[in-house]
Amino acid sequence: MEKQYFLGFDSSTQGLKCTIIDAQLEIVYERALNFDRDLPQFGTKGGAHVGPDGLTVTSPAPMWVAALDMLFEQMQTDGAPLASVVAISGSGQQHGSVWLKEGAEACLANLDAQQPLALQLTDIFTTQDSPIWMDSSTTPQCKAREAALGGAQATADLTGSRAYERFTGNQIAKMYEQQPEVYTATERICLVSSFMATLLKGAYAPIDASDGSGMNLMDIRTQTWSPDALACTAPGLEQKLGEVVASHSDIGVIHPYFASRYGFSPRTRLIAWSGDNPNSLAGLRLQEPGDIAISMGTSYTVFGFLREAQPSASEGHIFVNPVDPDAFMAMVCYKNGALVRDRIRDAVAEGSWDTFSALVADAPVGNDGQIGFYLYDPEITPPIHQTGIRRFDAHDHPVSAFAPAAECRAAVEGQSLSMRLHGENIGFAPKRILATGGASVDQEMLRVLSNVFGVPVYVAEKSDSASLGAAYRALHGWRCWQEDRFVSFGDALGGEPPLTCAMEPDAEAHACYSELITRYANLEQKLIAEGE
Ligand code: XUL
Repeated sequence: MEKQYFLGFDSSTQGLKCTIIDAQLEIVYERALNFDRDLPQFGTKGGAHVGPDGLTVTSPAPMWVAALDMLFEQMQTDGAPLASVVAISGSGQQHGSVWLKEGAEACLANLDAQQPLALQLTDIFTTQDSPIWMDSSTTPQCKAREAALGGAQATADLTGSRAYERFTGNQIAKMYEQQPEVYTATERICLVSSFMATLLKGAYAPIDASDGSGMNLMDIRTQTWSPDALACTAPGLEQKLGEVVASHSDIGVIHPYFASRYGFSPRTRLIAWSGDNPNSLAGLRLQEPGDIAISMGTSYTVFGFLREAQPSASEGHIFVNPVDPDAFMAMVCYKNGALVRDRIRDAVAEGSWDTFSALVADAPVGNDGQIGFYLYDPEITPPIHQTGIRRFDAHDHPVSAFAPAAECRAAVEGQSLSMRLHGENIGFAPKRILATGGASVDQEMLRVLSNVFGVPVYVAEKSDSASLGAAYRALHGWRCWQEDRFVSFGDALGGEPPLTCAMEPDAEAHACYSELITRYANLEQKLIAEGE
């Protein structure tokens, strides 16, 4: 039988990446380009432009078109097996929007295979400056949304999250208020994900329910636009957004342009693109309720598979699940992630990870009741704007310093307790944890995590990758399309992911943390109240 390949993209803030897998899920090809380095004509820093107010952050939409040209050319030069690709999907940075003018779709339909996309699609945008997730300029629009929808909790119950500055609905409301002529001239507002799918389809591609959950516009239970959420954004919006589809949906075939120019089969199916975080969940193959991933990079992200949604006004986001339309995913982000451990390593562990780990191991489980909060940056979860280090003894009295071992353990235990506390608040009931990112190599970190949550901790063979997740979703959507029914993600991918169990919990230690967490929560409440 002829080989069948699945292609996943990741259009992230900094660059565009692709991954091709075979039907056995082996990666056969990968390639990435970086916007700043490879497309310097757009003058971006980290793929973005920051406005004079410091709050407005955009990316040039034509850069994403040029990137697709460049990556396809590279793939062709490399001899990537494009003719045998049977399905394509992708990831986009979440929340970003692309504004297309009337007539854009006709332009997309009539592409000339002799020319790159970028030359032919210069005039399809009503604004070239696409607002992206790093923008934090829409506080007034967020306040107005929450007031119109009955408060922060009501907004979260309806749309999965309270109003967040970066969420697309608030960006759209700002555009309507500040540049009404752009809004009016726009025929279609895409997410970055659905825009990239639109290029491949040569026609407007729908927004998928999972990435659509990051807009403050969609009812996460019906997976359709909420009339109330649309009404408090801008008039006539529903038409400009198009429909929402389930994430595993087949959305048509690739445009003949790509068949002629790059040798794809004209029958190559397109599966709806989604957000990068949803696709990271797919990439780690979280496929059962209770599967939780903790990504410990610069910032820490906890995300996982939930059957029931429990949106919270104070923390995290609920998205429709990208691999199961009857389930949800939740995501909690921390600003103070790896940096906390780095700083403490440098301050009390001679800059050595081995020393840091040995110090953590030296202090007892529960740290004799000592608790620390290390807020080098303003924190998102929970929202604490006041930075600084706060240490408390076993009687909740503030102290100015801990012994080195207690300092290291307090940081690791505090981060783990916070992830359990805020994860539970948004409905996580972990059965197992998959740890990824830099800090996941630290055995003591894994031990504390396992004991705090009371579940085994696994480490992923591959780190979380949105483009790999997109390739998996291409395979999943293709199987569903072929069989004309919903096939579970696990079945489509051939069962359980290969995981290595790195740490089993200790019952006594877990009981100790279950007691400590109440004090941790109370102290945290005090810090939040002080900052208000
Ligand atoms: C998620 C978010 C970021 C972007 C990054 O809510 O804003 O993680 O998706 O690409």
